[in-house]
Amino acid sequence: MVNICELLEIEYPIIQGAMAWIADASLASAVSNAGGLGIIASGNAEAEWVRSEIRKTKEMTRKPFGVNVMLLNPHAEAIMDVICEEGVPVVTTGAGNPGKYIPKLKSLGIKVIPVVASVALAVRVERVGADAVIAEGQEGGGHIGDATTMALVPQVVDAVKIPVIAAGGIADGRGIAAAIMLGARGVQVGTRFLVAKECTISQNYKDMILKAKDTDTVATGRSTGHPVRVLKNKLARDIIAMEKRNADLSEIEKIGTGALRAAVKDGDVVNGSVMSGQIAGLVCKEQTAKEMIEEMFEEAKAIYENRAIVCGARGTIHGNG
Ligand code: TUI
Repeated sequence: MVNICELLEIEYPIIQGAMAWIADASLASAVSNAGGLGIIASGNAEAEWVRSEIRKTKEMTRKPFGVNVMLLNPHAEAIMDVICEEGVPVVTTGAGNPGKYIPKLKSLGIKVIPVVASVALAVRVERVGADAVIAEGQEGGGHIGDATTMALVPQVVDAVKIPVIAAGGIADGRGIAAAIMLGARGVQVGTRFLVAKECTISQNYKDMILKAKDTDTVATGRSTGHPVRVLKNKLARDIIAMEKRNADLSEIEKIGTGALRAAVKDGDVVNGSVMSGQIAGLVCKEQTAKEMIEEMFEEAKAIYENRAIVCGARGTIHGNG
């Protein structure tokens, strides 16, 4: 079985989630410099913006990093061309099937790691040459599928031979340890990095994550076929009300347009889209990306070393630490 750290030439088996409008050269290079895999999120951006972030990242780190291509982006093909021209070592994809791009990326030695929300897509991308898959449960922020991380990860692990990276609902060492127990070889973490010191989003967005409770997110847009998990605010409530009265899809999409940018860049956390995973309630302190990664893996290591085994009909717990 391929080891994620060897495959990606990183020190910790952690990939930073690709958060559109958020994950730029600053965050990606900080995560890579800390020994994880930093990711530039291309979201709905144009190809030349992506090229410029790739070049900035190369100036800010000598470590490997990746670019995420959101496949609903009309510029996805041009972004793939930029990735090939710039020799980016790793590509992750989201919100679709990247099958048609895989042969060219692979021929250039670029590692391809699609985000999948189902076993079916994991099997398909393995067949066409994906190096690993990120199995993302609906606890995650932004665009999501239906299955939960707990149910999805072991089913994907059983269905493919390539390594599986767990995503959705992971923000500390307990989440990492649990993912490994489910058969994952690594994790992708998004929400916690929103409050990294190197994350350049508005302070209002960060404050909302820091104050969030367990029940503060909601998935909007289930009726449009593109569910998106966000923190509850006026925008989320308006969208849900429109969905309840079966409003026109175009009407719903119109109020969502530009909303993520408004929250990220302008700090409008009332009418903006504050994308976040369900684990936001656990994210309570601003740290550097390096502090976050080191703390998470110290916690995970302590769990392995002092693991408790639940056994017997009465569920007796035997610690062996
Ligand atoms: O892609 C994400 N998360 C995202 S993308 C994004 S940008 C955006 N902004 C506004 C509206 C919509 C998107 C924000 N968050 N995560 C990876 C992910 N991929 N989650 C779920 C999927 C997925 C879903 C269906 C992947 C494939 C799929 O079906 C493809 C197929 O053909 O079976």
